[in-house]
Amino acid sequence: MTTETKTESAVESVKRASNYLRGDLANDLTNENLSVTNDSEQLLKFHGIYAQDNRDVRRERTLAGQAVDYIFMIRVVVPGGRLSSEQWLALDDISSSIADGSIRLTTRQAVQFHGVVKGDLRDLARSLDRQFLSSFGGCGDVVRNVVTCPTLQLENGHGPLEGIAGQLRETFRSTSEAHWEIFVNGEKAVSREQFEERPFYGETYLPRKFKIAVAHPRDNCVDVFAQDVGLIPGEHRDVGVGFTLLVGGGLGRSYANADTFAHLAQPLTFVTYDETEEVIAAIIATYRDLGNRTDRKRARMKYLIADHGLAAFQEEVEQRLGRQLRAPLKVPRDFDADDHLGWRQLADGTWQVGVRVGAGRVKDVEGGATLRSALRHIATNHAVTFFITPQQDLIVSGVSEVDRDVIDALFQEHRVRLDGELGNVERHALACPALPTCSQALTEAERRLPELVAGLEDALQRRQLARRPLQLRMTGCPNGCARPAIAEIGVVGRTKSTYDLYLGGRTRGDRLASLYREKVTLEEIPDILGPLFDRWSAEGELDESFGDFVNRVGFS
Ligand code: SRM
Ligand code: SF4
Repeated sequence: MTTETKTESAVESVKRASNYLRGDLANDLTNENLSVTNDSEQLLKFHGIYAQDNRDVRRERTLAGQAVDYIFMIRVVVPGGRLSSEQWLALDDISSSIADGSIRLTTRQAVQFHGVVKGDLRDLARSLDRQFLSSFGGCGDVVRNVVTCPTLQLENGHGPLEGIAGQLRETFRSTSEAHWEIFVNGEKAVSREQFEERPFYGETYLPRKFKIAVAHPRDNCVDVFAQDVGLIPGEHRDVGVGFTLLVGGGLGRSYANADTFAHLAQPLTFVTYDETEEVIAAIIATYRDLGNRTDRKRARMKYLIADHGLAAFQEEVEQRLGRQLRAPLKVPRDFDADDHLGWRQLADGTWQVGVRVGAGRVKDVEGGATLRSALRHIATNHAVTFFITPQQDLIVSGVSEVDRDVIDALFQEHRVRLDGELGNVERHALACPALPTCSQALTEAERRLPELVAGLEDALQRRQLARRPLQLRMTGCPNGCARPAIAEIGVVGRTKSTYDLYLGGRTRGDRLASLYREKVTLEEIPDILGPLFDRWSAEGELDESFGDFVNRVGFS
């Protein structure tokens, strides 16, 4: 496999010159400016921080000759989405004292804070550090938050898989003293280990972000086919338990570059538990060495594999590994996605309850549900563990039998609706943050999700289809942060007020949706889908999902 030599992208030069992610950050964070330089913006991403501005007031401020309203987003790494009560309380404190009053759960089981001002970034980092948490590596060209099905961690009998997200995070964490020097004041931080710069990443790190997820053997809630590396637990006749390892998934596209596309990960090999890290290391090294460092729009590993073929990629991995890879197993048949909502009893007799959060935004709504307060109360008074799900929801686990009623009553008091009270579109709907914080957003997503959900639920109700689950995912641009490219209905921002409509994915997550209509308004969508809902009702097979139905009959 050869790569063309072209001029490296500007971000590569910034990384190389940064002395392992230091650059001029120390000065830039303490000067009087409300913003940071362009180079610092790039480096901050590796520290889990995005420079943003409040786009709701951008225009009026610009017209008034004022600077934009600079704010920062901080993404906290939470391997497998697991948090203790103490950690939850610390995040809750940060949300009210430093951020915009909300805790945003992400589609990769992490936590984001929005609306933070520059002068508070260090306080925030120190507060996280006191709880053994960090934003370091939340963004940037490194291995991102490792996603794991909560059930692997909650259900007894998964042995080493219960802690696999944390273990992979440790192994593939980029280790730079810079984060602690700059953000935690160089003091010996409680969560800090003794480490040196990890030669593995080198001074230019990876060409782009790198995503890993571990599915449950029967539950693909993590969307394992959307990952750079996906792991599906299984048992091999000859070598015993391990994973079918998939490579080359990724869902982002760009309207400006027709040569970008969403792609599903493909099976590469089967690895035993013991082999997993060294094989992933060889895959990452292949990507590090051969990935595109000239054009960031085509720098994800999926393009390396698509351009050169899986066989050539495999050869490169084998060369770095020093041995051949064994063939993968087939993807399991009884593989679907659980939303983890509602009450369930665990093997130790305690209970878990999965709560729908709504686009991941944990907050108190004036005159409405006060979810943040309810969760704060639970974290203060009950010894529970929290799990963020890859569907932006939250599981409270370890609830004793006697506390079940107490927690049910608490949710009722705070107007938090549990699974039985949710509509069937609402229950499965995801949306990215989009406006007003995301710099890439072309349209609204999270803020207008409730309106679209209501429109679709109404359309289903009118056809006596309200009991049928329907998976909706909405994003403000084709980067695809809520994974619309594999949804039954994907609504993707196209222009300021229009969306492209994709149909035909499924909850199993192993099929790309196809473009159905371009440039439609949100208001039009329920009516556009009406005739397809009619056909689904009349011609759909028993329990055939909408995604499977439209995929079978086509879009006529
Ligand atoms: Fe994402 C960029 C939010 C999951 C593909 N994503 C962004 C940024 C940072 C915008 C930016 O670059 O300035 C968004 C921050 C908005 C804000 O105001 O908070 C953002 N992405 C999110 C989150 C918060 C969406 C959510 O609703 O939860 C998710 C955070 C995940 C995490 O905890 O690490 C999030 N992003 C995803 C996913 C889904 C996944 O990983 O399972 C994808 C599609 C899968 C993939 O990577 O292919 C995704 N985000 C992107 C891309 C397109 C990358 C590409 O290959 O082209 C971008 C743009 C970029 O990287 O330049 C992006
Ligand atoms: Fe922003 Fe686009 Fe991701 Fe939505 S999909 S958060 S608009 S980058």
